[in-house]
Amino acid sequence: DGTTYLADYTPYPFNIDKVSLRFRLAPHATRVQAHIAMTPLSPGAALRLDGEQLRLISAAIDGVALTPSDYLITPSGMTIHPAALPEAPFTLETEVEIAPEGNTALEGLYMSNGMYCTQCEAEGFRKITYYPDRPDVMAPFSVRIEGDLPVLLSNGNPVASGPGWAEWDDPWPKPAYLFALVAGDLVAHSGSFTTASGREVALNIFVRPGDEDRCAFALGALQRSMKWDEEAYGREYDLDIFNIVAVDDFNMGAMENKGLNIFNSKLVLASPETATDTDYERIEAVIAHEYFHNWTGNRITCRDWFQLCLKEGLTVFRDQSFIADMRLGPVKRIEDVIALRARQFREDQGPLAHPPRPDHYREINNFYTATVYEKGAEVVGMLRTLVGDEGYRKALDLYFERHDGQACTIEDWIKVFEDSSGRDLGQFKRWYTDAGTPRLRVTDDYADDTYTLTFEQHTPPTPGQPHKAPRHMPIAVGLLSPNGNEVVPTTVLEMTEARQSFTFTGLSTRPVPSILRNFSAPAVLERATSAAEQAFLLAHDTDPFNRWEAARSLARQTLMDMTKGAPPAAEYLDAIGRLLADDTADPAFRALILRLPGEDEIAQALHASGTTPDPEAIHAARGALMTTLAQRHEVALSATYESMAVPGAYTPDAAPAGCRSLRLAALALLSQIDGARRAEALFASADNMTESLSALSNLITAGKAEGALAQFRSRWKDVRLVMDKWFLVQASLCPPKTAAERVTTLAADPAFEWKNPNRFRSLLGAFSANHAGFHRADGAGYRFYADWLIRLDPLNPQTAARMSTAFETWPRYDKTRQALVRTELERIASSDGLSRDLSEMTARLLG
Ligand code: HT7
Ligand code: ZN
Repeated sequence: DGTTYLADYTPYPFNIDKVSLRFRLAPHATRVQAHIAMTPLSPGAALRLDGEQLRLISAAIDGVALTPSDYLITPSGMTIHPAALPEAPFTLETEVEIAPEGNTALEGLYMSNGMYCTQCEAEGFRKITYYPDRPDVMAPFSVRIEGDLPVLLSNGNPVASGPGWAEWDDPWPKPAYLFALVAGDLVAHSGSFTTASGREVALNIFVRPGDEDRCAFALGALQRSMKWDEEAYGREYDLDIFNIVAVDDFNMGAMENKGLNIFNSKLVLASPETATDTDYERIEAVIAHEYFHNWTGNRITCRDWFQLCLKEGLTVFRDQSFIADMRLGPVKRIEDVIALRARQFREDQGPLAHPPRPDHYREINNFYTATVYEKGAEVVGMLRTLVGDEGYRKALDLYFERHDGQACTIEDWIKVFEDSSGRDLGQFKRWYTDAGTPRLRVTDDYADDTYTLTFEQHTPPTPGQPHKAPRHMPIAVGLLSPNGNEVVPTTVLEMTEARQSFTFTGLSTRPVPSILRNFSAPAVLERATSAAEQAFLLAHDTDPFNRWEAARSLARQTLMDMTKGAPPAAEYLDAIGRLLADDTADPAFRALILRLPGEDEIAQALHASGTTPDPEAIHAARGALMTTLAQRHEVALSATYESMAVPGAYTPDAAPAGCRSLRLAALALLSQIDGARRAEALFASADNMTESLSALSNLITAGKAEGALAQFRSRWKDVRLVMDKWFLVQASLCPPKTAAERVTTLAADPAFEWKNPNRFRSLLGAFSANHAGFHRADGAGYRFYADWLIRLDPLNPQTAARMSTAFETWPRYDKTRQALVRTELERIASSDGLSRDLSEMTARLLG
């Protein structure tokens, strides 16, 4: 049925010794010649090559042309019969023709604004030439590009070039998914980096002419990443040149091709006027992420795509650690956990739940998920917690030493930790193989100066995994005395049983526990606590994460109660007052506390507690709590808004960004009660996109944005990335009752270039985040969304499939909404010519 199973893995029966490619570029008829030197490893094996949408011109072995009886061509590849193959090493030569101009799927070789570029992960290389397109086949590549364009780039080091041609050589064996080619009319923003051993590396960021003045931040981020990887992991860069290219049409964020990273332009281009603080932080993280892949992904790659989290989980963990070091560590951790809960916990609770290492798939592109990436990173973080910082560095040193140049598995990874620490991690491995978020129920007892914490873990069933064995879970705990002093500092408890107790002796009073400090395991903590105890932890906990967590739990519970008609909890309102007055707390941290949980998070919490979420009631409760907070703390909020104004020229550094974040969190509350007066003034005066966009957002929420939206549009109509924001804020923040009509109007706007993935996401993705608008009771939101998925799928199945995850929460809602979503999913599933990508997703969503 087209399903690939982990259990079916077999090694490739040929070694690829060397690949030489020649490209003669033309939009509708690019010719690709491949010389592939191979050694048979298993006598008598047929030579199976992947290949899709290729027109074969010729094929020869050791210079002798093959005849059609020597091979079989199907829509998925070419098989050369064993009888046509020598037993000794040989060279296969092929020539194919491809049409990059018509490639709207943005996989393989395609065109974006007249520029040629490639995207080969996961299985795009097979759309370029016949080849064993699997990550465990690694080979050195050299490439010759011929084309009438000023910049011609490929992987590795430049060898030679002249007008209309260039040659590149990549000495490091790599899988085909890391191949890249770029050709276009581009300009470079350049710099350099001197490695720890004194080698000079040329750095270039290639962009379209006119964009070169928005590259300085990305270049600095790259230099900081290179330095950090040397210091934190002992990893040096290994080529003479590192190129980054920004592309407008791109399915995801960026791609770590060896020596030639290709980026979505939104993750490269930044200036104070066009990018927000969040954009800057994201750019720094993604530049780092792709650079870090050079060792965790490229030098050591994955044996097969089931092992994807081996490179992605580890590399996300590395980029998170990097940003934590560059900025405020605790604030970064809180941001990461907010994102984890919003995307990964949500995924784990629905029909798309899967383990970080799945064991089957139909379309691997559908497994670039929050579970593989973000939960994969949490699992690496737990390993570090279990073996300690030094043990972690020892394990990573061994990983690089033992596996450099190899294509590895999760088993190899775990073995490295076992061998370097002497620990048995057999049970820990369940984090990789089991889906679902464990629930951790906690009870406590105090008697005779002894405090006992009892934990019970249980992981709900997920598709294909009805029963789960207990996991090995690091639970970081601290204890506070009732006067607020810490009596037991952070201690890591290792839970391995379904139910397990831990005791603390010598305590003269009953302590208040602070559990799962720094979110030491990705679990849902279930503990009956009072609002007073949460307020106590918010005031006294020494663990910043759990201080924030206490505030978040209070806010979440308050909002859940408000959806059922309760008034806001006094403890929460008072705690926010104390926080606003606390100048010792970092502004970025205070901003995180001031921002309420989103509507989807409230829906997730209601569902987990056994209540069917009502989107309108959630929207109303959240608005009402914002108004109450603003009324109650108007003076303090107003003072915060004024005092957090950052004087002088904009910089994206963590400290001023933190002040802006707090200031804008205060503004969001004040705008509920001041008729958006401050937002209007800020919109008129802002000299940076962070404030301008935030002001515009508040004006939209207040229903006073028509003039500002027109002004914003006329100023930014020619800057694509900013126009994406114009669509995004409207789709995500317009009033839910009329959101479906609003996005329908926006979709008809001539500026809605829907074939561009960024623009599509900025309207459709943002609309799905307008919780009450998307889930409108009459199903208009679902219908609009499904219409567009059906329209996008034939052109760009990868993006259509990825965006279908908007429907993954449908089992949470009432029967009427469930039926409406089901109708739309069935309509999508029965569309003519549905892609494999979207058909797998609808089948899984329907369950
Ligand atoms: N390794 C890359 C994942 C990826 C991708 C990137 C861009 C376009 C399509 C893609 N398919 C898979 C990105 C990363 O995780 O670093
Ligand atoms: Zn990655």
